[in-house]
Amino acid sequence: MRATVCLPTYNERDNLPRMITQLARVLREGDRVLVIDDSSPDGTGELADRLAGEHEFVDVLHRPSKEGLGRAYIAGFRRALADGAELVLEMDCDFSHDPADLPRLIEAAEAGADLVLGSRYVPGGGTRNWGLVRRLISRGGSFYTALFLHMGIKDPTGGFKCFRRRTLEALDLDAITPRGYAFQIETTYRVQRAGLRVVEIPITFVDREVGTSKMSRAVVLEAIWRVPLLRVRG
Ligand SMILES: Nc1nc2c(ncn2[C@@H]2O[C@H](COP(=O)(O)OP(=O)(O)OP(=O)(O)O)[C@@H](O)[C@H]2O)c(=O)[nH]1
Ligand SMILES: [Mg+2]
Repeated sequence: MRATVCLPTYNERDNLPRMITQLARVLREGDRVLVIDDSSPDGTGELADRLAGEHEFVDVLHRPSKEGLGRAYIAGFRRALADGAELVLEMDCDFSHDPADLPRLIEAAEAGADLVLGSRYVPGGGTRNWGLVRRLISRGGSFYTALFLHMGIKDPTGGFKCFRRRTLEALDLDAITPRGYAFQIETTYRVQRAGLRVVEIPITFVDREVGTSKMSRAVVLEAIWRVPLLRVRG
């Protein structure tokens, strides 16, 4: 099944070239990478264009301003579907998600899962180099989500995912409005609600070594009010 890896970037100049090199090693004939750049001030967008000129499998979607991960992904999903992708993946461009794990996500989707989640909290998964505060926020997010949504998902806030085409087609993408962690929770929640099958596979999440995190208090607060709302509104 032809896969497109959606790779959102904001000021990832120092990570992107190495990421493209590593993706080239694991992707198969016909698979593509779609860099979704929100006009990064550090020139990541121009760099992505250059890389697209060098590598046939790379496309770039330029967006005029930074609107958060959720908006960037929705735009990327639409482009990937329009281009005929049969599998659509989400992945960070900061090496927290290991490109070497991609084939396992793809394999699980090809084996029949409608949505595959790279999961830190199933046996075999974990985090590396994360401080206590980040670990607590992440664990707390999983706990909070379980409390309201009863999804049976160990790691609902993760952003290393593989959707089958039909899974994204079953969702009303325009209705998914969160920008941060809540985006990850809401997409998975809606997939389950559509009666589709979500599978978690273990990954090790490594804290970024290069560049700066875009995680903010606003992103956490958004998830705090949106998760209960999801339960109420469905
Ligand atoms: N296009 C786009 N990409 C974004 C935006 N915010 C973050 N990103 C990218 O999304 C990926 C994840 O963002 P990070 O900064 O690592 O944020 P995070 O993973 O939530 O936080 P950390 O766990 O601290 O790394 C990275 O590749 C970012 O460059 C955005 O508003 N637009
Ligand atoms: Mg990150």
